[in-house]
Amino acid sequence: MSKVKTLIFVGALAMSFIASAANTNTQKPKTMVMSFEIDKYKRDGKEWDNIPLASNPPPDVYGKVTLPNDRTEDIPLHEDSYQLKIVIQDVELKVGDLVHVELFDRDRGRQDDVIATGDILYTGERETKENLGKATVKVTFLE
Ligand SMILES: [Ca+2]
Ligand SMILES: [Ca+2]
Repeated sequence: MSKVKTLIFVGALAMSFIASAANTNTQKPKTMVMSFEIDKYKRDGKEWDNIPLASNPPPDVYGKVTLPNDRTEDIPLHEDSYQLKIVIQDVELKVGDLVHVELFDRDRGRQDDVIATGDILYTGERETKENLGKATVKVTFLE
């Protein structure tokens, strides 16, 4: 190899190294599985639906997940359930991003109770578990 060719070769190698190093920060889209486990009792120590004979105690859960770039995904209503799981496809997150969660218990004849609202920090880990309000949220990322 001539001197010029060698220089170009080394230069190209350095460039590709820099490009791959920069790439570790931007990750491939993932599938995000969110499992919610809701506490049996709400803040006041009562069951979510506590009208004797007229209601089923477990909450009637619905809500919303907000991802970066204002992407929102609805959590459809799950009646009378302490547990639910949703799957969100093609999620692009970088370390430090926040996933905002809002969960409510639908009620008839009165204002819906807030079960949990808050943020989950994306740390790059495959799995995170967080207590948010009156729920435990487990997030798993699949390639
Ligand atoms: Ca209920
Ligand atoms: Ca309810």
